[in-house]
Amino acid sequence: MHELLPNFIEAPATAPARHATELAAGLLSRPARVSPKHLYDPLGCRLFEAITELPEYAATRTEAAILAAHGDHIVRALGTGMTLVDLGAGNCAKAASLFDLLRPARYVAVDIAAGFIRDALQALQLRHPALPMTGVALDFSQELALPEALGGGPRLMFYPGSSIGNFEPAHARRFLRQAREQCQGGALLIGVDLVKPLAQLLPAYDDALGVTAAFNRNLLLNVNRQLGSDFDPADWAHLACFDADASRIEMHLRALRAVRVRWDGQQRDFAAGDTIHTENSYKYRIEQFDALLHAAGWSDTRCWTDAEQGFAVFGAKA
Ligand code: AVJ
Repeated sequence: MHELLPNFIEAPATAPARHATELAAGLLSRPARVSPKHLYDPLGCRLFEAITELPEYAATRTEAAILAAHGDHIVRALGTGMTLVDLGAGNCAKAASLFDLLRPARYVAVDIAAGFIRDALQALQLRHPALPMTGVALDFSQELALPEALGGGPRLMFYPGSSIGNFEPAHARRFLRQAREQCQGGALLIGVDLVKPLAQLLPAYDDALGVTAAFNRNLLLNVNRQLGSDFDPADWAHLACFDADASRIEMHLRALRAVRVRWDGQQRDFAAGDTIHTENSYKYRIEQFDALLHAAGWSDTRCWTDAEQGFAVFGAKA
């Protein structure tokens, strides 16, 4: 019997020891910081899905509307039949909604959340039995190094949702360059959140229901699990602000009282008001991001946006 199980590659670089060393170093630095990748444990993935449904968080909806409205132009610009490499696939829903349009030869879902994509991919394979699928559990926050065993042919590198906004611009350029080097002569389709008035930007990261606050504070529970630390989320408040010079939203956790955190023979004392920096979310202007794509070696760039120019989808060729 033919079993519809997508094959799965667990990249060795996701080793827990490396996470622990990196986490400890971040917690001991001043001010303390934790990489936003630690927001995405199973509960964090679900909280992020909830964020995308908030009235204040328009990015995901706007991106979907742009992709739906300009699908014809996008295929004409990029072509069909490539391997669709979904970077940060999550629940795989965005990429799956493009299968009809892009008619990929193969689907590769890449995400740091191994269990999450394993489940999503198995469900998706049943709905698309003829499309070869591969799951790759990979932390590409430092380096994009796709495993060798993904097969030949041009790849469409798909990086939606403005996840590129988590990288410092110089790091974003390096990442985009690595994506180009690994696309085997293919193309790029990427979503980017644009600069907009503060009155829209801030509530998207500090919503009335407190879902983003829960998403941010849940990082501490994940850190406890990874590091064996004893954070109590009740000691920490969610903080979101916009740094206009850097053009980025920042998320922090702020200690509500003096807190001592211990792990593995180490400790860090926080005074009331001390912060842990958990995320940057850069907002771009269209010309700025276009220039970044060219600086990373991409050409034939195209951009599709919504009427308010709140979000942009860029296409480019290798
Ligand atoms: C998934 C990185 C694009 O920056 O908007 C949402 C994550 N953080 N709310 C973003 C996030 C707080 C999101 N990205």
